[in-house]
Amino acid sequence: MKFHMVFAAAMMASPLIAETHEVQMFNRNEQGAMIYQPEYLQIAPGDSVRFIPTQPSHNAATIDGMIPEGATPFKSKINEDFTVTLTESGRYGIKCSPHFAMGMVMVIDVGDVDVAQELPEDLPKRAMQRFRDILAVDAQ
Ligand SMILES: [Cu+2]
Repeated sequence: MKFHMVFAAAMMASPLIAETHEVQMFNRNEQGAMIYQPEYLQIAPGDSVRFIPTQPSHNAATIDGMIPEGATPFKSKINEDFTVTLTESGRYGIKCSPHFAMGMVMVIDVGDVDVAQELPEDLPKRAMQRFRDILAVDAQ
């Protein structure tokens, strides 16, 4: 028992052990329609995110203007079980390409993030609303 507790503490304290965080993609679940679960992740630089097509016809792609400087944009194929490693700190806005206008988006914060940064003004209306709900930002 004691060993396990010490080991767990060492894992959390170590920046060298990268984690893989899982995100499921749904047409509908108890949270709503066209939705990532979870819709928000806070991860460490070097961690990976695995997008799982739990229900069909979704993907995961970075949104132009919503990735950190120096980060590489990515776009998975529809229905692809896709894992990406994020090394650049900052806020990533993720969209499902076919359902962006329906508000299928999520946020991944990597490392230290400027939480005051503004959302791009040209987002589809429902994507903007979903981001505001996820980030608990008041409508302007
Ligand atoms: Cu979708």
